[in-house]
Amino acid sequence: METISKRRPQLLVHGPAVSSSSAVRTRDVGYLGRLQCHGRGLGEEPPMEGFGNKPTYPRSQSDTLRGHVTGCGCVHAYVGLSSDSKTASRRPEVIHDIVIMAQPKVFHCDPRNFEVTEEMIESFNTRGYVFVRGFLDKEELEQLRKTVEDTDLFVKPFFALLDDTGGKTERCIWRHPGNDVTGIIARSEKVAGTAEQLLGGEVYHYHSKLMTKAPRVGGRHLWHQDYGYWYQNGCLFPDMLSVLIPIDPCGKINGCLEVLEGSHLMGRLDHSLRSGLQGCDPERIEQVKTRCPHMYVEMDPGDAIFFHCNLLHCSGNNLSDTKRWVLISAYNKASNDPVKKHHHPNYTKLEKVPNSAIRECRNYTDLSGKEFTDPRTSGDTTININFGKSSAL
Ligand SMILES: O=C(O)CCC(=O)C(=O)O
Ligand SMILES: [Fe+2]
Repeated sequence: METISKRRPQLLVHGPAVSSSSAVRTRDVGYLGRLQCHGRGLGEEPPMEGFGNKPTYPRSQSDTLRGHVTGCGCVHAYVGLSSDSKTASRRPEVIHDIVIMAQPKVFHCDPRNFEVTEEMIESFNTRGYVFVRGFLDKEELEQLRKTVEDTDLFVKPFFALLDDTGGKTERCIWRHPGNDVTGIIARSEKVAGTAEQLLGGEVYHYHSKLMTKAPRVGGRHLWHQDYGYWYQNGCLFPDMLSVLIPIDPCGKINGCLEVLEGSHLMGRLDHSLRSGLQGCDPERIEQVKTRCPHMYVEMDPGDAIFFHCNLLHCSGNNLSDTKRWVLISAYNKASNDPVKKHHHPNYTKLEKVPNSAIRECRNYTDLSGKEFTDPRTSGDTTININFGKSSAL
């Protein structure tokens, strides 16, 4: 079966989550020669009705191909196009890849009474993530904004990293949660308690960070697994996860998180330093994409995604006129205390707090106990910083 070639133009079709139809309008691109499906959805086979593995030959320029995505998956197909309908099927002039993007599995919740369900645990185990809409309510989100946006206390410890496109991400990282709103969120039942239920045992706070991409200049993150870093820190088991909570809307245009669903089941892949950060071999990633659906996780402020440390993920440049800030907290299972000391903490008991503490917190400015880390002095060997000049320093 043919694999997707990076050189081919792609027709990106944003497909539905589960069981609804997608269409590719051939009139927009020329005569359709043949179409062959060579990917798979995560659902039943064939992933697309009428798009099966047998080539199809629609006849006219105005044909619309219709497919039916039966699973929550991403279907790849290729199509030969020609300006002459007679030769299109045999000698197409152009081959386009068609990538039907599936949407990530979404959970909705009552933010005041959040509970982890069996289905969420199943999503974490099989998909590698749990995506919860409306995880923080308006009041909780306001609390978070008040802490990170209304003072310059988080901006001061920012350091900037330049990516391979000249884009820049500015971030600050802290070791312990502390008692301000970000710390209370990280220690809350709905964040830390959920991490415990997903990992199946006591967890501790491994670190948190505020990741920012400024309008137009915000840089990208290459495909990686977080365990690609953390493995090097003496964490023997991949019993770790992150939770990402956007402060601003995150869409494709400003570099939302992208994941390869189910990729955590492959285990840890080789990583190497690529433009200063740990990244996977791009050729391997293309191969993984033929099996693990590529999802753009478009999120609203206050949504949350918990994701496994071996889930492949990346995010693009911020091409928009608005900033993209997200809060990420990472957890390690208590039983997985790293076998060596490094820049992130070893096991430190996490004092959990009830969810109501997020709303009740009045500490927006005392960041004592957090211990911000500076990669220039922290001894972090997993990155090779190509420091840009931070506007915040
Ligand atoms: O900010 C993002 O988009 C993702 C960042 C990330 O994956 C990381 O810092 O490990
Ligand atoms: Fe990451």
